[in-house]
Amino acid sequence: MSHAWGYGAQDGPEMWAESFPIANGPRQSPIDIVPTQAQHDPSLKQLKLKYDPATAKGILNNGHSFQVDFTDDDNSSTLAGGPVTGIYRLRQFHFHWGSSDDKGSEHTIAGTKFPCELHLVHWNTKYPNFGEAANKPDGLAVVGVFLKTGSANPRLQKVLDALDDIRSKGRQTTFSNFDPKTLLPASLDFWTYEGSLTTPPLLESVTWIVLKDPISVSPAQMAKFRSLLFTSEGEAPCCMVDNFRPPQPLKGRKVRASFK
Ligand code: B30
Ligand code: ZN
Repeated sequence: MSHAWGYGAQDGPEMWAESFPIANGPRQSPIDIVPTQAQHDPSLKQLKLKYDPATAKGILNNGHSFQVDFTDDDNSSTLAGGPVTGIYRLRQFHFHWGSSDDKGSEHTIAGTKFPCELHLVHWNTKYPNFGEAANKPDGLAVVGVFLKTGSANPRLQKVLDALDDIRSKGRQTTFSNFDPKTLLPASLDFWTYEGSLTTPPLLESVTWIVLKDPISVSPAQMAKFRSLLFTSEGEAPCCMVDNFRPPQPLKGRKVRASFK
């Protein structure tokens, strides 16, 4: 589908409130996470992520990122525990990144930006489907994972190799037999807070679970992200970079930590 919004000067984050007034709402994402301001909450449960590689379905350039989609008609791939009650099903994962390594993540840690951020998007099975869940206060749970440049990450390679086939907006191809758990760091220590989608429609429906530890990505792998296009075939090519929203006001919200 096509979007009236983007990340440029004329249609970027500073303009979104004109069409989506919730952009100035009370629980917008991302935020700057200040570890010294977060409160350790011993009542937070261990995060339980159960993913079946057979539920991976396809990969799509949606014109603002690329996403790997999963079949979500049963509880084969789920998130439970952590800050949430009940079972949330994996719908898709996608990334946000910069034009250079000094920016690209949506969340920041005491002002520190990472070159890329992975989002694993899940919906609450107390609702009948993703669309119904997406506008409920407890409808979605997104796990955020930072990427930092260093050694090449072999676990990313299958995803990155698929990008050659979805260079332009609207392109998609099959993507099967992939376990997103392989993308996660060894520790599942996290911060959590109540927030929103970071793109229009910016719905205030997301329990954010941001992992403390980053995963690695090489400079050559980051270059592959940046070779995608915002544009469709036949349009003047425009590289997909800087597809992140900057941190939003905390407005009195509390950030909790699962760890000391
Ligand atoms: S995020 O994780 O907060 N960045 C959506 C899901 C997660 C995030 C942001 C948005 C989402 O589901 N948006 C609506 C569905 N999209 C599908 C898509 O991603 O292609 C349609 C749309 O926005 O209108 Cu573009
Ligand atoms: Zn995202």
